[in-house]
Amino acid sequence: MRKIIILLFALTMFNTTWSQSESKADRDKRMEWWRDAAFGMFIHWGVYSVPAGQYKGQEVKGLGEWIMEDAKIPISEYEQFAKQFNPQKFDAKEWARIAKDAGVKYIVITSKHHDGFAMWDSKVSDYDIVDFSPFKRDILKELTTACKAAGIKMCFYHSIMDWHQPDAKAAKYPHQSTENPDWENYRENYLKPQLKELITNYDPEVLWFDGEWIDEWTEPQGKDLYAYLKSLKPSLIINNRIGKGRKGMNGMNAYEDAAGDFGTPEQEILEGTSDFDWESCMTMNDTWGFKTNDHNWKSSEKLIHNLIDVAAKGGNYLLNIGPKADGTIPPETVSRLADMGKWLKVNGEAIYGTNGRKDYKEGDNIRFTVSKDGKTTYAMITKLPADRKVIISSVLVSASSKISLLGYSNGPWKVDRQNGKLVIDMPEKLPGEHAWVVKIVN
Ligand code: H79
Repeated sequence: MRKIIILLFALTMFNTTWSQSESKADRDKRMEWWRDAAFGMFIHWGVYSVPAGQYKGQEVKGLGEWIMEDAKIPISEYEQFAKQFNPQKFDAKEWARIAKDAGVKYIVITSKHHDGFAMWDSKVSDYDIVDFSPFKRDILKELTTACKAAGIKMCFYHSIMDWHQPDAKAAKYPHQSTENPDWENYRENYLKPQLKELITNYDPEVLWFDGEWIDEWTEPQGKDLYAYLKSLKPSLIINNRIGKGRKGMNGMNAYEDAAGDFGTPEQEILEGTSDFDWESCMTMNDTWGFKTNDHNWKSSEKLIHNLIDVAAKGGNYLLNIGPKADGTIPPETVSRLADMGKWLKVNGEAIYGTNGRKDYKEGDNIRFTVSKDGKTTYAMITKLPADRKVIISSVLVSASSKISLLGYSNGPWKVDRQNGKLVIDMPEKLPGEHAWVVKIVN
């Protein structure tokens, strides 16, 4: 009885301290670089890039990184793909250069996806890139070093669900049969120690959890893990999939006081702004992990417009790439990233370090962001009307407002201020493609 009372007391303490453990000012400070970053690169890379969507000569429907489950591949057979994972052309510096040129400020790479294979030299398990594959190089270490040198923040995706570790077997995915799974043992003696290795040896800035929806994982376990990780590195930022709070693919929290620092819409963008931090993760084609036959690429224009839409609504855009098993990044991916970087070079000041705006749009083709001091509004125009006349009526302008077009310094450039409304004749020769930014300084 006494034990139960003490336990109840401890739980109450924990619940009340959860949301109060950090002041708003401290939280704002911790989240600042991430909010300012606005644009990140997701990387799904692992053993699944070897089969690349095909098993026994058949195309497997669904996401590339889900092939082990979708094709019901036995563990011993999947391990043979791990034995073939030998990305001889992997060049961490080249990847960092591609990321830098794309204008991303952080990278989130799969340290371990649902298949359980660790992309670093883990001492907790031999099922990793150094001990199990012929490659024998620590991918996370090389990429961390290269990204640090390029000024890009390094972050890790990590799957709670694990289809390989025998104790982690989940009731929902029964085809990988193990005799006596012991979730508690997996959690305490595998999951936590591996995460500790990641923090101690690679010092990531964000931990991005996933695979939390299985019934074995609970909200108290999520809060316990959150507290544990923050005790190892107080400045860590952790997504809401560490607990059970996320609302399906919409990704925002379904209840108050859910564990985690930001919401995670997947393959979608919120309808408007949110008081809770969020990041929209999205693929460039229809898969996260590389699939040979997925050629359904979004256009550069679409990707840029998505970035603009997300920024106007105050979120971050985490755009995925799925490198190939040989260590190269598909050319279709590289060219799209280069286009985004080219656009950001001219227009980045409207994206980085800005806030979204409650009235995030005017019509279908104008989106707004606002500088932190509130004095500058950026009107991002994603499509010009046929007469090239852009009208902006939802931004306060006066005779002294300074109005410019980013990347454009020579005339003719005609701006009328009519009753606080801006009427802009956009120039014939525009600075760049896909979207143009009118900067309004008050
Ligand atoms: O890593 C990529 C995918 O492999 C992974 N998340 C991205 C970032 C992913 N796993 N599953 N899915 C995507 C789709 C699965 C959705 C479901 Fe559910 C899981 C449907 C039911 C359980 C998520 C949680 C949606 C509802 C509850």
